[in-house]
Amino acid sequence: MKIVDAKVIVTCPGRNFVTLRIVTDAGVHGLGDGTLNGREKAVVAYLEDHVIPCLIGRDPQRIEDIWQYLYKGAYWRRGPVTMTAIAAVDTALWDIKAKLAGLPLYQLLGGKSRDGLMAYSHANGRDVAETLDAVEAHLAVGYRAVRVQSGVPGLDKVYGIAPGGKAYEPAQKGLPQETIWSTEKYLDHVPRLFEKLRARVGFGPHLLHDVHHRLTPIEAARLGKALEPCRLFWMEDPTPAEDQEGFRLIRNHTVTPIAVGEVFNSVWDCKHLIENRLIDYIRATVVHAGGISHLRKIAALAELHQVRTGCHGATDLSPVCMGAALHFGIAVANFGIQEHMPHTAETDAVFPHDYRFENGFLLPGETPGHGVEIDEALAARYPYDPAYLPTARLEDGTVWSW
Ligand code: KDG
Ligand code: MG
Repeated sequence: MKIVDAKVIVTCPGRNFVTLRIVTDAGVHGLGDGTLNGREKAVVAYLEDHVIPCLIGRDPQRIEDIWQYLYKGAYWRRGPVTMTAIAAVDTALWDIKAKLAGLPLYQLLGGKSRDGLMAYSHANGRDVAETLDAVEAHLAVGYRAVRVQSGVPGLDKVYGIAPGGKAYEPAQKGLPQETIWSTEKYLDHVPRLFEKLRARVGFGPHLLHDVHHRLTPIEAARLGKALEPCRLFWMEDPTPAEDQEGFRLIRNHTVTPIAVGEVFNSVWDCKHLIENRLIDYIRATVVHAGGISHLRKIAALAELHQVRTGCHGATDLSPVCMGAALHFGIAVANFGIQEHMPHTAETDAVFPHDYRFENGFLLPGETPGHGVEIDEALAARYPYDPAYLPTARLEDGTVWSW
């Protein structure tokens, strides 16, 4: 069997997505997500100029061999652009293999280890009152776990909060916006928010919070300690993860569980944190961490150290990534939780899929493959529209981590 064609489809049904479609001479095709938020065109060029010419004529069934060829053969290993491009190929090849077998992908990954994937949603509000209401609304539709972000008094724009009560979308049209950050104001606000939240909803629902790389290790230690009475499911990205030893300092001070890794792209990013038991959940997911093949290796290392998965699932990960992540998550031994930020109706129409949300759980479907397709005619009606994540500065003008 041979790969006879491969094509990159860029579409913007409300936000930009990059999708790779690989076609075989057996009449079967596969899809892979290659979306890298704000750097989409870099992955498109990597795929079109450097990867696709090498794929034509190869046997699509040799998934591991093609993965190794693309990883080792480039000489320049790792990095978000390379690993997202490899992930797009790998996901499409697993889709093809499962379609050839006539099985949903999870069957090829060992079958179901659970009945459904506990999902967490995003509740946010401009102030405490709005945030508490948003959490209750998410619990009312069945979520058992909710990530909570709130506006901070004295700060104009805050990560995770949409202006005017709209659904939150991280990337904004046009060039990157600048936002102002104050650690002091944030640290004063967040523990009080969660105290009020627990007083309102009790200790039944799981509550999560994303610090989004903003704190130094000692500040993150202080936050984790302050939040202990509120028993969070996790505190995410408490400090930039390049400083991996910084997590030891946080760990030495608090038992609030830690989740890290949505920006990681290989097992080498995860190794030190996992082996040294500095985190509890690993957030790497299919599209940015080398596809199903590589994510399985990350999860296997994590399993040895009782670290569980918590795959990234924001709107910039296309339904193709979500479909693949759900097949992975239902099969992997050490699944923890799956992020769920529903896509717009336009996106769902461009990417017909058979996964669904039911009673707090996400469920992959039974269609052979990963169960997500693309309507190319509809996709062509939404051309690429540049959009970027914001940037952050301290109140004195210093560039900070967003
Ligand atoms: O592209 C970046 C977003 O996906 C990210 O800001 C969202 O932190 C995020 C999350 O936890 O979903
Ligand atoms: Mg995050």
